[in-house]
Amino acid sequence: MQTSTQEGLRWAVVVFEEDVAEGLTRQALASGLSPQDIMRDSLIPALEEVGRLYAAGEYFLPELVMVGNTAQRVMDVLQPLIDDQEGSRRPLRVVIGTVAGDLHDIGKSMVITVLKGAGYEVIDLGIDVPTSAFVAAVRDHRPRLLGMSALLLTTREMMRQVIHALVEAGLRDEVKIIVGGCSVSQGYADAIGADGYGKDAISAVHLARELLA
Ligand code: B1M
Repeated sequence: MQTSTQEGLRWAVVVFEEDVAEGLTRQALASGLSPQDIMRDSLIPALEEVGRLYAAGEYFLPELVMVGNTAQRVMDVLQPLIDDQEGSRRPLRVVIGTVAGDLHDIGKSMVITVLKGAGYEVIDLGIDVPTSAFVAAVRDHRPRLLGMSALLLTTREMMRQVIHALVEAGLRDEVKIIVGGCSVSQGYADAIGADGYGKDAISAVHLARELLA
């Protein structure tokens, strides 16, 4: 029963059946599964499958947006329960944004969905985020992790600028930094002094776990 609900939910996310996905999420919870079970066995595998379909040229942007909306509907049901569980345990805080000059946010939203599902508290600075706003967010919110996304070769340089500004502000050692987006690579992350590079949403969360262990 639980397995078929889990499989159904995976399918519903992949084919962006929002109402079905929300209903199956509630059903899975009612059958005794935890939010983490649902994330691990349904939502994350579904997003991985969608990543494969996109890479294979079977899914395009409209599909990605609809999958994103569906994943959000699932998270809207799970998130309050995850927040309750975290209770007194302070969740690890992550600040994330798309760098200045860059308006791409679909991939960043996927990263945020998976991070939240894994129990992180995420502060989303949005898109086109100026360097000064990243620095202010690290100073004010004291996150354990800062994530930056860039999809343009012209804007990825802002990541280097943010890291430099954090060094200048004496805040670089306060936070681990991960970068991602299709203009970025492991080599680039190393070159600008980031702590890690996330190829996709799932690896970003694995990386966050490793860095914050
Ligand atoms: Co733009 N765009 N775009 N675009 N766009 C690209 C990126 C481009 C590769 C297209 C191309 O030419 N083939 C190209 C960049 C070329 C380059 O610099 N090398 C490009 C360009 C040139 C532009 C404009 C300059 C076009 C123009 O106006 N002449 C312009 C720039 C606007 C700006 O930002 N200032 C522009 C505009 C746009 C739209 C607004 C129309 C739209 C964005 C809508 C939106 O985001 N709300 C758009 C889109 C949709 C794309 C493509 C088609 C798709 C991007 C996307 O959403 N991918 C893209 C081409 C492509 O990738 N095929 C393209 C799906 C998403 C799930 O993947 O974002 O890579 P991605 O995120 C992944 C990983 O990268 C990773 O995890 C995600 C999930 O797996 N990841 C992270 C992302 N961030 C991460 C952060 C992490 C860790 C992992 O840690 C913090």
